[in-house]
Amino acid sequence: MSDEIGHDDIVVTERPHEHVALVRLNRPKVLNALSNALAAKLAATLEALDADGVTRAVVLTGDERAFAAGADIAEFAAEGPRLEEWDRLWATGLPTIAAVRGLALGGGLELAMSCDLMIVADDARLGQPEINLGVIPGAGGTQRLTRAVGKTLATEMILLGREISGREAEQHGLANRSVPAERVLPVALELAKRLAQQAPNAVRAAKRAIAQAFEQSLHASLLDERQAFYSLLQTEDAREGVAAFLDKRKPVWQGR
Ligand code: DAK
Repeated sequence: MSDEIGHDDIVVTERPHEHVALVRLNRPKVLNALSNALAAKLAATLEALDADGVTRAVVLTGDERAFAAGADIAEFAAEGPRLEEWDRLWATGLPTIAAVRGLALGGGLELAMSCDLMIVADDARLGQPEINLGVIPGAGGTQRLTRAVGKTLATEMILLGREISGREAEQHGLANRSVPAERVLPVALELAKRLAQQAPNAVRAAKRAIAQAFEQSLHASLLDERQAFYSLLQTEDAREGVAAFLDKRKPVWQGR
């Protein structure tokens, strides 16, 4: 279907469309458990795509059985999830879409929730089962899940380990769309293509601004939004966007 642009045992990167990268977690035997090596490789992959000047949107996925069943529990006794790798995962400036089939548990769900959009299979299984290990979510689950689905359901999922289906995830606002499993990748790639057609700097600025709604006060975020707006207005792409509107034609973005 597409050119493979990087193949490492545990992370496979393909380019299904000019400006879109498809990144696949690839530890199928352990349901894509996120070992520190996998987190590091994924972080490095996202950083490289972020800097390559070509990629404008990323689809992150696993396989039919699992997006990811969480951090690798086999590593917990020795050292546990390494903060420096996991922190790098949240830092990409590119818009990301999680394409979730099968299991998204613990750190797997946290990774999916850190993406900008989430497409899930109707029968996907999403949960934060850390309580069964005697711990709590440690990579954003208590915060991102609660903000997405509200306190009532989040409490049930985090304190009781209740799983929800993809369909429920859509109903509760956790996923953008729930579709039959075989449609997950096509739908995610189509959305990525549409993201890649927007003005790249505006998409990056919009992603940052939305994230700030959860990170700082409304007042500070409104000031940042205004500043981002005025600085985008100075870009070549904004001039092109305005000119194209007035000329009644489609804009051609340069990413400048
Ligand atoms: N880690 C390691 N191996 C795993 C795994 C995991 N999370 N999940 C599954 N596996 C392995 C199984 O051990 C099994 O290996 P073998 O026995 O074949 O060698 C293989 O994958 C297939 O799994 P099962 O045989 O168990 O398959 P089933 O279909 O019967 O069951 C299951 C699927 C998902 C219900 C079950 O495997 C399961 O309960 N897995 C554990 C799920 C879980 O508890 N996930 C949460 C982990 S805690 C942080 C960053 C991240 C985190 C925290 C902090 N910081 C940066 C601070 C994240 C924490 C977590 O995610």
